[in-house]
Amino acid sequence: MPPSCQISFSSQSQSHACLKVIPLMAAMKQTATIHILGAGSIGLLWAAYLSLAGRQVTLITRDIHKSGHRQTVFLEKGSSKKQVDVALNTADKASHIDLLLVCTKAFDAFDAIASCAHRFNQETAIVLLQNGMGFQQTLIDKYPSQTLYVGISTEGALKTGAFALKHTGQGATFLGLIHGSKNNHKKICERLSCALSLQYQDQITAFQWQKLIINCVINPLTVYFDCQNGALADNPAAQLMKQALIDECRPLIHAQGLDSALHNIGEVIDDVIKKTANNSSSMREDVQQQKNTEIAFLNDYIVNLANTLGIACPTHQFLANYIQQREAQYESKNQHH
Ligand code: NAD
Ligand code: KPL
Repeated sequence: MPPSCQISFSSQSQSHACLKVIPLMAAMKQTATIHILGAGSIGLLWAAYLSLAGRQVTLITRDIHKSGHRQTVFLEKGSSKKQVDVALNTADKASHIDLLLVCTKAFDAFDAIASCAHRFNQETAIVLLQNGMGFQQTLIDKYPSQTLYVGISTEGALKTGAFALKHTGQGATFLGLIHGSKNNHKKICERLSCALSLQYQDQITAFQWQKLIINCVINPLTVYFDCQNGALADNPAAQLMKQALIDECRPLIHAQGLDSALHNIGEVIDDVIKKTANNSSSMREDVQQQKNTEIAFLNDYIVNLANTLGIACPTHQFLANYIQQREAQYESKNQHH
């Protein structure tokens, strides 16, 4: 376990990768198809950059009408605009999948993976790019013979059309094995290497926890105070709640021997708030658009884990309840319409 871990975020306008890219065998011809499950912001981001790097990419979408077609993905970053051609597929097809990047929201990951599991064999590697925790263990239990990786990502992407996206924040992705054999990790990193920064991490759990705490602080607080990320810095009540959320996590993280995830965590969060100051967090966007949030895999995950250990996390509980109530309000309103 490293003495500390640090996830770096960069501002939306920054144009350089904040972490060194794994030295890639760029010259190596990568012919096998990389399947990307979910054509949302992150799915389109990886599809576009991997295609630009010469990889064969197939996007698995829910849209059966487009299945079997090729599609132009429109990628915008600052003033640069690119168009990339990718193949489309639906989950029900028979062709084998050997590398699957799962780019759905956390609450959709289980069903989405199940829908294409008939295309796996023992060699299939699955990379989970979701925020949050909890669903990974369910997937390990369901697919014990697959190799499972997680990607902890600080990239910022925003879908602007069915196959169009803006790369709003250049970040990095930390890849780590959570189940199965490590034998192929170099090959997986090579296949995923493109202009998006990727770094393999042996001790990924500490990174997962650090990102979890960042999201458990910024996401629900931006909903509660209805503000952009940057406004949390100037709000004394938000700062007090931030500290309480961090302190409540400490015994939980300590119990797992993952103290490195807590190293300078207050400063790390302040830095993310500063660098993503003009962002509206994904949870605030979800609530504003009356969509499902990922709260079950963020503060609610912390609360459930704390309960099993007999630890109290009242601020996480309060925010989890608050977000769930907001969801319930619009869900019941939408059901009546
Ligand atoms: P999104 O809602 O834009 O995309 C998810 C996509 O998955 C949608 O297009 C949805 O239709 C599709 N999907 C769901 N179930 C499916 C199924 N069964 N078959 C095929 N497609 C299916 O979400 P996003 O912003 O791309 O985020 C994805 C994950 O990445 C989330 O966990 C998020 O927290 C995380 N993340 C996002 C960003 C970002 O900048 N957008 C950054 C870091 C991490
Ligand atoms: O990951 C994010 C999110 O919005 O989900 C943060 C880091 C809070 C940036 O907005």
